[in-house]
Parts: sequence; structure tokens; C-alpha cells
Amino acid sequence: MPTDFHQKSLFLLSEQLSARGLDTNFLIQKIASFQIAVPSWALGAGGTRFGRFLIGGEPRNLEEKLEDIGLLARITKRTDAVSLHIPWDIPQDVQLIKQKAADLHIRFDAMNSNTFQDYGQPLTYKMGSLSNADPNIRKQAVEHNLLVIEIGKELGSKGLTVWLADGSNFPGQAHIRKALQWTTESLQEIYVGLPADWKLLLEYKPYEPNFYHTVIPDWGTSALICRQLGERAKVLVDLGHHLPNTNIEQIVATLMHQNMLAGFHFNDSKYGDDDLSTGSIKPYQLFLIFCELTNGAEEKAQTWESISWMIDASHTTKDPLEDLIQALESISQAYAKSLVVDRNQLNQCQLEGDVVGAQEVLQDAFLTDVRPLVREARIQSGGELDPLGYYRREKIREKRILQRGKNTQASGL
Ligand code: RM4
Ligand code: MN
Ligand code: MN
Repeated sequence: MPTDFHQKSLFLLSEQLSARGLDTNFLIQKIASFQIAVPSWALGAGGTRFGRFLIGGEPRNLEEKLEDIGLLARITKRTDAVSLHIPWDIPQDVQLIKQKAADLHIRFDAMNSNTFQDYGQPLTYKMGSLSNADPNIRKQAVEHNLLVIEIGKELGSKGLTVWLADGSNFPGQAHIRKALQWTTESLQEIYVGLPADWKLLLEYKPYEPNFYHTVIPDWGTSALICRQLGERAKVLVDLGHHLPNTNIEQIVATLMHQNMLAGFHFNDSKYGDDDLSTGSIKPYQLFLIFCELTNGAEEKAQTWESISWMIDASHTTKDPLEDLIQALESISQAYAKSLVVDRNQLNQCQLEGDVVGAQEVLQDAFLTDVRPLVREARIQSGGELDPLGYYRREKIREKRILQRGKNTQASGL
């Protein structure tokens, strides 16, 4: 895209926005400071239960994963952090990894424990981890989480994300109430080991890998447990972890109302936990979610800074780096659109019961082409005008394949 085209479209948009009383520079600053973490497991080919098709040039180790995120950070300026999954990403040399991340200007976002797999563990999680009927298995799972905290402390992380696959496949398989109690007790032990300046992000998911019952299936169960843990435990919303047609923006509003929103895992889905690129299927829903987020922060329900942002997607068809560039762009666009909502007008419509007017206000913001703002925020931060174009022009994937090989496989699912 030519630079002068960008300048012209930015000029036209700022005229339009200032007519609505909005300050373009203020918006650009806000967009520029919004950073979204990238998970270490999203840089290789994602598998399904039917197989996995390699992409070529996948990162072979943690250093190479950091290099990929460093590239994203440099060209998009929309990410400045990595979220590690243990045991997939145990650093062999902590100092080296810290140095590498610092050189690439990358922070360590929340650490993810993994008790949905049990590779290398003496006891199996086949029948559950933190919820297991066997106290020794629960102990092993608690200790794994404590180890993850220790690794995270060394790296400078400030959060532990817990997602549990625990549940059952058949009626009668599990004692539903006891499983919840054991899970709560296990999490209480983990919470005791949480440093004072850390938070615990408790993720929920209705089904998969278990299909009859999941111990923490929804935001309500997660919130109930968090309340029993303490104020540093909050609910993590993964956009793909809802039954079809769930009103996610309402969940966001409710959690913010209770100061209980820990953070986000961005992705998109058509049916279940599809882990598709954010904004590729339901961009209007993403916009409405951001409307609740920006409004909740503006009205001081919960501070913006207290919420963690991360992409959690799986790339089975696209080049992961291209997909992440697209996702970072979509998220920034949804955020920018939520910032141009005429709040006063909307409040007025709500007071007067003007349903038509309220819809007009939201649609007006949603249909505003905010891309010039997002581009300008990126350029002013030192990023590329067109990151995807740059990635293709520079033949980054081809270079990765030459350097790393065609059949490399990154750790992950
Ligand atoms: C789960 C959940 C977790 C992620 C794993 C890989 O469905 O979304 O956040 O760590 O997948
Ligand atoms: Mn997730
Ligand atoms: Mn998921």
C-alpha cells in the first residue's frame, strides 16, 4: 500500500472523527499502547485429532519461538510478550532465554501449566489432575503448578493460567460434587504458592477433551472457585470456550462489574473451541466485546491494566505467523472501533428507550473504517505500514525453511 494513500485516508478519517468530537491523536496513542501476548504454542502447525500437516520452518526450540515473536513484535508493534506453556517450553538456560527475550523486547506474560497431558510424570492424568480421586495424583498436579510458578518467577512473569481438562466422559464416571471440591482444594494449595504480585487466571471450557462433564465448564463455576481462593484469582475468558450463541459480551460485562475479569484468550469459532483466527468469523461479536471492555474501563468497573490479553489460536491451515499478523490486526481494529462509539449518544438512547438510535450508534462505529488509525499507530511506534505485505515480500517463511528445515515440528498440541 502506498504511503500517500495511507496519509490521505488518515486525513479523511480524522476529519470525520473530529466532527464527532474525537481526537485522532488520542485514539492513536491508545491503539499504540494496546499490546497482546502471543502464546509459544501458536508458532507451529496445530494438529487436530486426525493429524497434523507441517508448515515448514517451524521453531525447533524456545529460542526460535522467541525469534518468531520478536519478528511479530518488530513489524506489527502490537505484541510485546510471550506466554509459555510448561512442560512444552521449559527453558534449559534461564539466563540465556531472559537475555534473548530482552534483546527482542519481549516480556514473559502469564505462565500456563499443563495437566491435560502427563508426559514425563510418574502418575497418569487419565482420570483427571487437580480433581482426581487419588490424593497422590492431585499432589503431583499441584506440584506441577508450583513448579510452573517457580519457572515463571525466574523469568519475570506475573501470572499463572490454569486450564483444566478434568471431567468425565460418561454418567457415573465421576463424583461431580467431590471433583469440584478436590479441584477447589488443589487450587487453594496452588494459590498459597502464588507470589503476592501475581494473579491466578482460571480458565473455563464447557467440553472437550471430556464430553459428558467438565469440572470448570463456565465462567460462573470459575468465579465461584476464584471467590474461594482470594482476590488475586480471577476468571479467564477464552472466546472459543462457550456453547453456541452464548452472549460473551454479557459475560465480560458481568465479570467486570464484579472486578473478576482476569484476562482474555482471543480466537474465533463457528461451532466449538475451533481456535480460528480472531475476527475471521464473528467480527461484530468481537466489536461488542470490546465495547463492554472499553466502557467497563472508562466507567471504572475494572481497570484496563488489570486485564491480560493473549491470542490462543491454532493454525492448521495458514502460516502461523501470517495468521497471527491478521489476528493482531483484527483485535486492534475491534478495539479502535469500540473507542469511536459515541458513548454520550448511546447513554442518551438508553435513557430514552431509543432502541433504533442505540443500534445506529453501534453500527456507526462498527462500520467506520478505522484501519488508517491502526496503521498510523503502528507506523508511529516504528512498525511496518503493511506487516503482511512485508512478511511476504521478505519471504520470511522461505528463509525460516532454509534456516530451520522443512520438517521441523514445534512443541504444542
Ligand atoms: C485449551 C485452552 C488453553 C490452552 C490449551 C492448549 O483448550 O484454551 O488455554 O492452553 O487449549
Ligand atoms: Mn485458552
Ligand atoms: Mn481452547
